[in-house]
Amino acid sequence: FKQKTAYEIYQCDWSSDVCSSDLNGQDGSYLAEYLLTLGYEVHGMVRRNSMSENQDSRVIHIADKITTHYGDLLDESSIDRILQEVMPDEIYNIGAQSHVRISFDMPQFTVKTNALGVLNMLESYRRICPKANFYQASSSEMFGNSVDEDGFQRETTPMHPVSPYGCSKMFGYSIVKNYRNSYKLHASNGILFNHESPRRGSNFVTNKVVKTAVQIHLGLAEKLELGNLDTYRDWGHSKDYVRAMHLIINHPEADDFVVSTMGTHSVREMTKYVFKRLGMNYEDYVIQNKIFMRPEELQYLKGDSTKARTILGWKPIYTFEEMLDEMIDYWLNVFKK
Ligand code: G4F
Repeated sequence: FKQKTAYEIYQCDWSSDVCSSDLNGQDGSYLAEYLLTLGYEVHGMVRRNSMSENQDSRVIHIADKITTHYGDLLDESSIDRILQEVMPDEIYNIGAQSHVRISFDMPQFTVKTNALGVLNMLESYRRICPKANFYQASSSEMFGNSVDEDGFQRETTPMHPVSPYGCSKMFGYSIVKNYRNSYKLHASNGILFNHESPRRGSNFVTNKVVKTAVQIHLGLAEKLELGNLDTYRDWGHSKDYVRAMHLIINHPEADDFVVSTMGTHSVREMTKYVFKRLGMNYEDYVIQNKIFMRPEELQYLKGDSTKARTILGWKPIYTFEEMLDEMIDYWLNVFKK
């Protein structure tokens, strides 16, 4: 019996309050937990950070059950070394500079990490352990403002990204397909729509709204500054989406799958719900600040995940409201302590 070995890439996701703190992202931590429950031996790559506490803050509770390795998507020698040492059965590349607005401030870093980083991974994988299965975290941001006539985005919807982040992810997505076809690798893309949880960095809009609304409710803050309130997102729960990653990588045929709830809500609706749950009217507290606007904005996302539901048997468990309620309860607990 050979225990399956999964190798995850945790790249600094630049998504926490302090840039470059959490090397182990929201999805990485939930995926590691999930794979452990399935009996996997889990290895993860972490980037060196001047604050060692922040390198494994989201996986600290399972630190004794996983193995972390220092490395970087832009340092091919580190990827080679780790793959040679681990010889994994499954490789999940979920490392990225994942913040869309920040990708306008750091376009070159974003493209190097999210595009060249994928190529570096694929090259090491192809040379060292081509029998492994590979998962690439692709994104609904690749669609840009392209929507099918029925109001959904799906695997066949044309992609017209509107941010350096979206452009970089489109390269990653394309090069995975190219390597799959050229070298007969089992390399798949999950095209994941927005997914959130209490572990989401609090400079993404859901956790920013929930955290600040709870602070206002407890008298710890007065106002919430937001950018565009009238964009729409298809928001699911990260825990549901890491299950999809595992199903995608284990499907007999390497392929590409949209992962989404098939519903959509505006930032305004989400904000209204959170404030109402806390007994407040959002209009009394929310102000717009243009520093949170993007030079070009993706207006509307609603994913059609019929393919993943039919072929993989995947479906989300959390509703939009249950996900937000869990986040509200989390921050109430944090601030009431
Ligand atoms: O929460 P967001 O920053 O997520 P965004 O840009 O949709 O990207 C997320 O989802 C992608 C999948 O489609 C991932 F690939 C990506 O890595 C990331 O996880 O912003 C959501 C919406 C945007 O329209 C934004 O303009 O909220 C709007 N918004 C309004 N005020 C704000 C704010 N976003 C942020 N981050 N902060 C605000 O103050």
